[in-house]
Amino acid sequence: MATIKHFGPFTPAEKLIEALTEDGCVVIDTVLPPERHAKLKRELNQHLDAIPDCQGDFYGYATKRLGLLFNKSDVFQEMALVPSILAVMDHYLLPSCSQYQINLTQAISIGPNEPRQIMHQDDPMFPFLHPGQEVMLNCMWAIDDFTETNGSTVLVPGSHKWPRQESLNLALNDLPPEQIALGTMKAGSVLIYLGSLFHCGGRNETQTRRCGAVISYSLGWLRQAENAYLGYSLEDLEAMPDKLQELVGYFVHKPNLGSINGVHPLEFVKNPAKLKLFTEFLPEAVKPFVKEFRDQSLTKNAA
Ligand SMILES: O=C(O)CCC(=O)C(=O)O
Ligand SMILES: [Fe+2]
Repeated sequence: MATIKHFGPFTPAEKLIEALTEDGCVVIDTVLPPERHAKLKRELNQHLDAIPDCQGDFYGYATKRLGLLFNKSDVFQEMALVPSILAVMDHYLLPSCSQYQINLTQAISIGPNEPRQIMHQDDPMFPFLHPGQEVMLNCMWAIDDFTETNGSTVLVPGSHKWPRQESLNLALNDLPPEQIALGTMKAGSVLIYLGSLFHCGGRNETQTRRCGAVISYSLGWLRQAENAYLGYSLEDLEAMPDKLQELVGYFVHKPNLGSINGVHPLEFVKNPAKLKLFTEFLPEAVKPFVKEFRDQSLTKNAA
């Protein structure tokens, strides 16, 4: 079997990036302190216990999925903001956007006897070819231990370097064992994998569930997989740290994308009735050129 590199919780981002660039995936062990993990599990289970299994050949029939995790537990909010994970996102996403965002949050609880999912990449949800540019990355947090037999994520290290091809190629489900790795890890650990990496949920051969929670990040000018504007109330939003309010979608991608009537969306949503100036949101690098042109135009007109 292929292997995935594991690092400790205080590993500098550069090391994680090195492993991700080489393999397309990496595990950071036991990031969540035990008491935060216990709180998260308790709060998440209240919701998971109340929902039925999914119905879908991709999502599974013995698997529960639950989104909008940031209003289920404040621990999810902390998980989304881990500094070394954000530094990894800075590295892969900031070269191609002024700000990145949360693409989705999803708890995935794979039940007994769920077969292996079809091998796939996650980024074809953005249907354009983008060789060499990652558009999204996933963080799969282990809520339960991910073991050899309970449905740990199956990954194909190095497959992010393959030429872009049909994402759902049935032949990829029969790769030789030496090309396949299992994302085994202890509860509270996180597996990071690139959106271009082939992977799938594993077969759960045990009699207990395997719960993981995905927090994924994408370029800030793409549509988000999870519609956070409809999903989170203003109250939910105000319970999030400022940085997370932006990450869930309340930001302006410069220039001007996502503003509303010339206003920043956070300002708009928190005080919609107030009359506000129609302002512009320009990249810092662009501002001097626009100003210089305007100053010249004014001078010419005055002459
Ligand atoms: O549950 C897992 O380990 C992975 C699931 C997955 O890749 C997906 O649903 O897109
Ligand atoms: Fe996936």
